[in-house]
Amino acid sequence: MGLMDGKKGLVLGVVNDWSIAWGISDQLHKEGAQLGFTHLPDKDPTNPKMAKRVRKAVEGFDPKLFLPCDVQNDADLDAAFAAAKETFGTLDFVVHSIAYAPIDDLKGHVYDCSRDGFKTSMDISVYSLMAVCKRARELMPNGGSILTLTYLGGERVIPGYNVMGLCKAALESSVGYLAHELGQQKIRVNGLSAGPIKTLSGSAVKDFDKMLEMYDALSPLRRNVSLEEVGKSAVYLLSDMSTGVTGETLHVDSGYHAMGAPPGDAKLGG
Ligand code: 0WD
Repeated sequence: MGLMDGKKGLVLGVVNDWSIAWGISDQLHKEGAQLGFTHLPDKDPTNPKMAKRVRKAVEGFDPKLFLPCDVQNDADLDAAFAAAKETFGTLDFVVHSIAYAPIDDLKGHVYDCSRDGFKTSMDISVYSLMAVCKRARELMPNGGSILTLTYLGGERVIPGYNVMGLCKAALESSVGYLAHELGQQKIRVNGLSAGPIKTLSGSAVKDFDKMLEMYDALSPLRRNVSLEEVGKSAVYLLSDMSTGVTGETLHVDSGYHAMGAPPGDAKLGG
């Protein structure tokens, strides 16, 4: 008996087997969930590198659905949820594990962020959750659970996280509003705030290795979290183990978020 037996869901945001969405899918699959996947469309359809890469990454999860979906494109989103309806009938959960900021805007100062870069970052990293909820609710007549991924840089200043911190603040705010709006339909909306994990997107963040060192040195557990740990906590939020939880941001970060000053054994400036 798995925690997700009989449950059907859509996962947005697998790129490879380092992706947080992959770690979540791995645990969902082990718990018996039926999964569908969307991936970022290839720029050149005659050379479908991304489709091949993602398909290889998820083939072990017995995907019931696999299709491209650029979350900046309403027609793509409509097509993905129409395909989910055709394949699954109804959905029990959706995993939204997507974020993007143009590299120059991400690496530069917040005050230097371009207007277009800001719009793109907010569109892909925040608006997409709203757009997903709009479509998912129509496929969740019996309720469901929607999960997005966030980071502490939305609550506190994390040097290097820059414009993505602004996006995560807006994303976490939207989790509350969406939870409020969808609660009467028994649809829960939560965020999982993961500690740093080396992924393709993670490596775009300036000083990412320093962030990993900080968690080893300063968090209550004095270590970083694993993809497996993030995946297992996601299963909690997506399963009936958490039916009373919505509008929540769950930190899976070795307790780092709770600290207000470095512990006595921390080696600073070394
Ligand atoms: O340390 C980390 N890696 C953390 C990540 C700590 C805490 C939170 N997160 C969050 C990220 O901000 C993001 O919301 O987790 C989520 C997933 O991130 P990830 O697993 O670290 O990154 P990755 O494996 O790269 O997946 C994110 C994917 C994109 O990756 P690339 O590398 O191609 O930018 O989001 C997808 C894309 O596949 N994506 C899109 N999907 C559809 N339409 C779009 C788009 N327009 N843009 C990006």
